[in-house]
Amino acid sequence: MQRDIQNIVILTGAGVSAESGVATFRGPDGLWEGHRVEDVATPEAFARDPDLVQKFYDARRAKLRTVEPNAAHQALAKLDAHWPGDLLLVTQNVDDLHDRAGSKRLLHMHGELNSAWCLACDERSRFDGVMADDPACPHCQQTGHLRPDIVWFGEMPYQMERIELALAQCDLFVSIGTSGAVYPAAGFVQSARHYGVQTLEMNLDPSEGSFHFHESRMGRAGDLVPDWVAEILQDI
Ligand code: BV8
Repeated sequence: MQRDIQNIVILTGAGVSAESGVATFRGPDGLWEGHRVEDVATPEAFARDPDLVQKFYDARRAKLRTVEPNAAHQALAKLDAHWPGDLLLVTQNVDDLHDRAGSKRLLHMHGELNSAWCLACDERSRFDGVMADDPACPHCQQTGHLRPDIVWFGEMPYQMERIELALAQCDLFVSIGTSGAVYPAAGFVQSARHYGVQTLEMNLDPSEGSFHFHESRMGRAGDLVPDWVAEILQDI
């Protein structure tokens, strides 16, 4: 099988960052860091209570300084560096752990904690501070118009055309550490199957889309992903 794999699309979710100490989404109480998703990750929530939403993202942004990429992030960065064919790593995660591990062919489809979006000048800028303090936009210097550069529920994810094109042109689709609960990401495996693509899942537990995959490997990303990367690189 490996010999005819040229182009790969990889989708990651919160599970790939779990071993780094970044909380996944649906805690045992169904809450997200103590909040209902609809109270902190929707445009309506931001309009209703911008301070709550800013503080929620400021806390997650500050947390990034206390965590490090794990073996799964590092293995995917190694694959990115050595894979001769096309490779696109699409992450649903807004943390910067894939970036810090060295992945380059990387796309944050749901945005990034370390990016600010100014609603006055529509510019985006790297940001690692406290947005609840109403800082000025680095581009237009206006205050009071920055929002987290995050795709909230009801908003269109980033670069969907590029993702769909990569799915249509790849030979292998790999899903790592995601529950398959949120669309359109949860629908990528069905698109891949539609294009006749080989599909592989690596996850701690069965996901809502497991039955769509040709192969599912259950376990921790920190164990499964380095083994899979070694396996696929040995054949090039
Ligand atoms: C849109 C940024 C429309 C925020 C996020 C079709 C059907 C039903 C509903 C919909 C549909 N289409 C659209 C919807 C609505 C909605 C949706 O899907 N709702 C769900 C809840 C039903 N989708 C949207 O609103 C999307 N936008 O549709 O726009 C549109 C169309 C045209 C024009 C304009 C608009 C936008 C969705 C994006 C929202 N933003 N994130 C932030 O981060 O603050 S989503 C967020 O939740 C994450 O990014 C991720 O996508 C999702 C969480 O899922 P996971 O990452 O998978 O995490 P989870 O905790 O659930 O699971 C972790 C998994 O890891 C588990 O399976 C576990 O077993 C595993 N695991 C744990 N530890 C490990 C591990 N695996 C391996 N190793 C380990 N150590």
